[in-house]
Amino acid sequence: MRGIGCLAALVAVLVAAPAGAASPAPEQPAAEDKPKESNSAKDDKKAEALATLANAVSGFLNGLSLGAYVQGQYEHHQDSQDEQQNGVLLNQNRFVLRRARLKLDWQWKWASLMAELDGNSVKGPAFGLQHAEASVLWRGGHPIGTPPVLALTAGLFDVPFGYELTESPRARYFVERSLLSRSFFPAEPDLGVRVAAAVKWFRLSVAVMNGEPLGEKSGFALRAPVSAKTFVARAGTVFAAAKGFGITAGASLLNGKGFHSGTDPTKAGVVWKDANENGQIDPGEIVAVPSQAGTPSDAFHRWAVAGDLRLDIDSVLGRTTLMGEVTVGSNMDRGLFVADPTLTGIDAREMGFLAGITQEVTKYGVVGFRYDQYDPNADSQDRLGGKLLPVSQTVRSFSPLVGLVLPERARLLFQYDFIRDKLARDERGVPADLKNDTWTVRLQVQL
Ligand SMILES: [Ca+2]
Ligand SMILES: [Ca+2]
Repeated sequence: MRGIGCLAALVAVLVAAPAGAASPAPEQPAAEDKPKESNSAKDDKKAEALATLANAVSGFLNGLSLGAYVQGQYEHHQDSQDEQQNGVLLNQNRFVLRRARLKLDWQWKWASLMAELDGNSVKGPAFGLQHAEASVLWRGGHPIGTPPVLALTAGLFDVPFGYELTESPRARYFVERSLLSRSFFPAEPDLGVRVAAAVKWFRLSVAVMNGEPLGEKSGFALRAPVSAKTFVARAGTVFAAAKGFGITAGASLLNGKGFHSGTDPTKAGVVWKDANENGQIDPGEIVAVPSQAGTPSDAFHRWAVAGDLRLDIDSVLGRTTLMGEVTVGSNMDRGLFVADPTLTGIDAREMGFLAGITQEVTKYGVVGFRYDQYDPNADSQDRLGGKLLPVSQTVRSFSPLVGLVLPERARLLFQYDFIRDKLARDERGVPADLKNDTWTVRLQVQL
């Protein structure tokens, strides 16, 4: 939302301009000419009316800001194939409209309204609400445009967990969040109610949410399969230690319930198995399939804790940003290695962290590097040589980044992701690295 001029000021200027132009014009011939004087009085009234209108319009539009950005990109994936499986295209070497967003933010003294629309082509053409926040506020002397002392928000908002999740994709240089974050939260927003406090350097967000964020693979995104709600909180600091040196740190907690879908009962039937492959029904090829009772749905416990730290240092070269985040969770994966303890019988223990740096090189360039690792199941085992052995499923990503920047307006970014994992098998059957590196070229232009 940065860099968006106040619409109100613009409208005020536009509406006031003819009023200003109208008033001096009749003053020239004025003098003692009576009818002309009444004309000028009329013009004055007109000017006054226009000024009142301008004030009313600018008052009405005051606090409104509009934001928009578009991210168009080309992606290359080493594991791409010109195939389709169950209707899913496996080719990932393509041009993608990653995000086209339009945001409206209206701030008043006691309330605010924010709505953001998103269009993208990630899984085919899609258009929908990304954020919709209705807030009542107590500003406590904080000016409009800064975080209020206390805010109560209802609607669709980013889950307040960690730093990465709530960071705007418009401001972030790295093209996507780290793998752990994307696995825990396939998309950022969920439905709920939130209380946020900002007192000096202290920040607190406490939310109660449905617990099924947008982009969920379970098919229940933005719905609520269980009545129990998910509790999320982040307590943190935003601290300017010295001029040009800022610290942001926080600790987060999530506690909630996940949902395991039951199955419907099935009727008894028969199945023909053409055992001798002659295309005809022969004795013994028709098998009875007994009816099956339905299985009940089940809710399971999930939790996560995270710590995040971020340092911003301004120098003659530009801003240096150092970031780190550590997350530990249980049954949290909803995107990649989807956790379902009802199915597996044990709770999945997940952990990971990221460490990154971005360095702005003058106003017109940026370089960066991020390392992140994610272990989706600390208890995973594999059968090797007839023995069940513990194996690591950890995925490590090394992501260098370079970019050109047109200040406040545009960015051209190139990011390569070296992904080291154990998702393939070598000729001996031992887990080996899958060739699945990716690179992305993105152009972002913003209002
Ligand atoms: Ca047959
Ligand atoms: Ca790999």
